Amino acid sequence: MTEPELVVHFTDADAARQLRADVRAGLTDVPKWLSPKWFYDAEGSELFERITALPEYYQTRAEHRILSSHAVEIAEVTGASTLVELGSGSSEKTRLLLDALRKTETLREFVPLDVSESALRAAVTAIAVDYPELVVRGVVGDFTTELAALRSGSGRLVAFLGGTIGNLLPSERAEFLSAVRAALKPGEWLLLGTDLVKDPARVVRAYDDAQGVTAEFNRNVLRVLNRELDADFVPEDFAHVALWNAEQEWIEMRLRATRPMTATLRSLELTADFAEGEEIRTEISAKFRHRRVREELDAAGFGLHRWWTDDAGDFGLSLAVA
Ligand code: AVJ
Repeated sequence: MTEPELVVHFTDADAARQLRADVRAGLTDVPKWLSPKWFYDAEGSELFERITALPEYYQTRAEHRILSSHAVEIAEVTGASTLVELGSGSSEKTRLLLDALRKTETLREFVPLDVSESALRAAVTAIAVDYPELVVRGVVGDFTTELAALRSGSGRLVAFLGGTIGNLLPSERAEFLSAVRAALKPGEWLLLGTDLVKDPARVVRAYDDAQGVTAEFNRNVLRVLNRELDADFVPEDFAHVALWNAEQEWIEMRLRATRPMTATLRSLELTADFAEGEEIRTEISAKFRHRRVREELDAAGFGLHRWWTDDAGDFGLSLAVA
């Protein structure tokens, strides 16, 4: 086994600087917002793992089923020598791809990119043990800004799974897809997971589960602010809100102040006043239609080569060529 390498493009100091700028921008804006990126400290990542197992949260299972059915085809079509995974987190789905690519004997290198150094360290170590023939090179970075770090290559397959692209606003999505395209050579591949438009009631339930795990995940961002920015939010005084935006076809998560309050963020020397009922938007998660995915890929310079959904039509997986 080759020792896994870890390149850090995004240090704790970078993260701290970004968090400060982001939170200041979001909490002084009208209406207030926070970036979903800050959900994922150790506690938040753990809560998200629990979400993926909830009966209401269909997408992780749906995407897993699609990948199980088509990983071999993906491996055969792409014949990739490098698998790059953006926002890799836990690498369960990755293994389906790695196993398939291993069978075609084309794969040499695995490059997972994630903002969380701890999650990435655990993932690269585990993968390096189980796939000793692979060169494993982890990149600690933000998938929206660190694509240049993908170091020039060839025969690459970039996987961006889980529907995380839905967290970006349409303009950010266009910019992101263009940046991925720019990092690739013609003939290289993108594998993109997108949650699909469906009965809004089901989407709302997936983001407002009966056990309240998603509510805790949502409130966790305030705990992150309390710890990292010496703030004094009382998370229990914010209600979890999941709302379907029919016009934009996205679900929004918000935190609603249940009483008038003032939060102090000492390390930003900032106070944030809340009227009773005032909300902070904490996430959008866009739901797609086949046509929209094709058009957005097209606009970024990709051609949609294959499109799969699970049997229920809940989730879409696109294989696109640069
Ligand atoms: C990890 C971004 C795909 O948008 O569904 C889960 C995060 N938010 N429940 C999503 C999330 C609320 C999730 N992604």
